Amino acid sequence: MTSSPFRGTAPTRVDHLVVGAGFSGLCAAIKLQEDGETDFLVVEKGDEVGGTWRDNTYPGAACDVPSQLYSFSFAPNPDWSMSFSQQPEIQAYLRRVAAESGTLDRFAFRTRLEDARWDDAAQEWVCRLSGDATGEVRSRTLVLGAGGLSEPKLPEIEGLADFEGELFHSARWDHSVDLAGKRVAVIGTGASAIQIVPEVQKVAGHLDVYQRTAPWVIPRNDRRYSAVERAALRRVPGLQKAYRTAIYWARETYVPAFTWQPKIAWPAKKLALANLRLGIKDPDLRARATPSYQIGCKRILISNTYYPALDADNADLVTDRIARVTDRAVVTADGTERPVDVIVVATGFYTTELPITEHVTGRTGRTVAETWREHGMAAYKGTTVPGFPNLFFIVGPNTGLGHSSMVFVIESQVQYLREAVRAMRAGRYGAVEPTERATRRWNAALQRRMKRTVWSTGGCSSWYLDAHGRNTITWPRTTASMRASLSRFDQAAYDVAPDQTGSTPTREDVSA
Ligand code: N01
Repeated sequence: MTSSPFRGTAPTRVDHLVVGAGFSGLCAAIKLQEDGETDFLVVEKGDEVGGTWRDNTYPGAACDVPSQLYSFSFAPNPDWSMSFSQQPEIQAYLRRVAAESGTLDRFAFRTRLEDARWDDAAQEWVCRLSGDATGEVRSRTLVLGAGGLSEPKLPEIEGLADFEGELFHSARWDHSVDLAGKRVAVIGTGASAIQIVPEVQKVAGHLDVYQRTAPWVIPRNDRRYSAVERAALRRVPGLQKAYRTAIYWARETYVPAFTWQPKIAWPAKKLALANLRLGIKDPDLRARATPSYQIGCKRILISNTYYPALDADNADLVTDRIARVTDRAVVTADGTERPVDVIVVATGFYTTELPITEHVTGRTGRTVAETWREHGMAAYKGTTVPGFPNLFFIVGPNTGLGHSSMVFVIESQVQYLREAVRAMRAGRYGAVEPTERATRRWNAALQRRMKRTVWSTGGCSSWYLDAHGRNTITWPRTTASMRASLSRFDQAAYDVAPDQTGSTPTREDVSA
């Protein structure tokens, strides 16, 4: 647990209020500081930095993007022990980067943003906080780095709330529950579940895995870095950067298979089917674990241990729909009742209706959630929204990836934030807001591209699609093109208002 320097009171005004202390909020804080924008406050509802990597402590939690790429470009880590990092190592990395950044004195932990309201006369966000730091903070910009996968979603299954055994979500793992010898049910077969299942199968008396849709699972080419490799990464100038760059571009070559011609993903499909054949001996089980949609339509998962765990004597893959849960059992649509001591719910997160958007009210008196209710999430370049001046999303609409590192996206969006803040300083603007026209054009072009992606044509339903069937989560182009589009603040797409309060110092004043 990290102590908050703001216990009891928050400052009454800051230049920048950042929500969330995961990769996004931490990156924003570090880069704002680098620009001399030192007057900021980061509010975080959890006990410490880390975001998703602080919250997801389930057994087996690890990253499916290579370690060298899944880290800040400005804070390379030659000491990653594995080519794909485990959760404790990523969390330790984030703690270390935060501590070394010299920004933690402006982080308020155990503090929630209750609501934020745009004050047009003052050209400021009026933010109400609760928790360790309470009260009202006014800020020139509001940066939302609250994460796209931070609010656990429980399935709507009759009787779930009345289950009398232990029940918890994958992102809220209850470590006080000993699973040894117990009858355990895991609901869901997504990225979280396939990491949990092999770990639970090792210790449980019996494991039932409830699958609604079979995932595509390719081998996890994970390995431990040798001491020699780590020494080389540390000592040979440029080596780590070159290694990271090579991984980055190799991953960019996957993009056409997702966004243009899904058929060219046949090598991945072959790999996944071989993984299935190797991992599961029982032909009936293998058939039930075989996906029936195009690979890539849902996130492609990586594991060497998931299939063998399903094939183990103490595990069953249940493909009948769950009808209800009783006080001690899960009952499927065919009437079978399977007694169970512990239910692990690995059913994902609220993704297309981000809970934080209910709490942010813009220039017209509507919340972001209300603005998006009718047509779904949409932002300009995934970052700014008409009606919400000086508001910046990190990991906003259509910034998600199927093939590469979200840390790259986060750094790109933070760069855009920096450019916008620089433009505001240079022009003495009190407010910048993307035009409706620019936002409409941006999203129309994006959705046109989306039509031919595997996420639209692959024959699956996924958490990328909202209630209108529109993909508001993933980015349908290369990450290089995303970075290019976020590399400068394109003022022509914005309505800018001069600083009416006279309180915006110029860059020179800030760096003086
Ligand atoms: O969640 P998910 P997740 N009854 O939404 C099923 C990242 N991540 O936590 O496919 C029965 O993917 C649902 O079934 P279906 C990564 O971006 C990364 O696993 O909708 N089942 C699905 O199987 C990932 O994509 C890492 O038919 C129900 C599962 O629950 C994202 O987080 C690790 C159900 C939900 O899968 C989310 O992953 C973990 C119901 N009512 C997560 N409702 C790594 O880096 C849902 N399901 C490795």
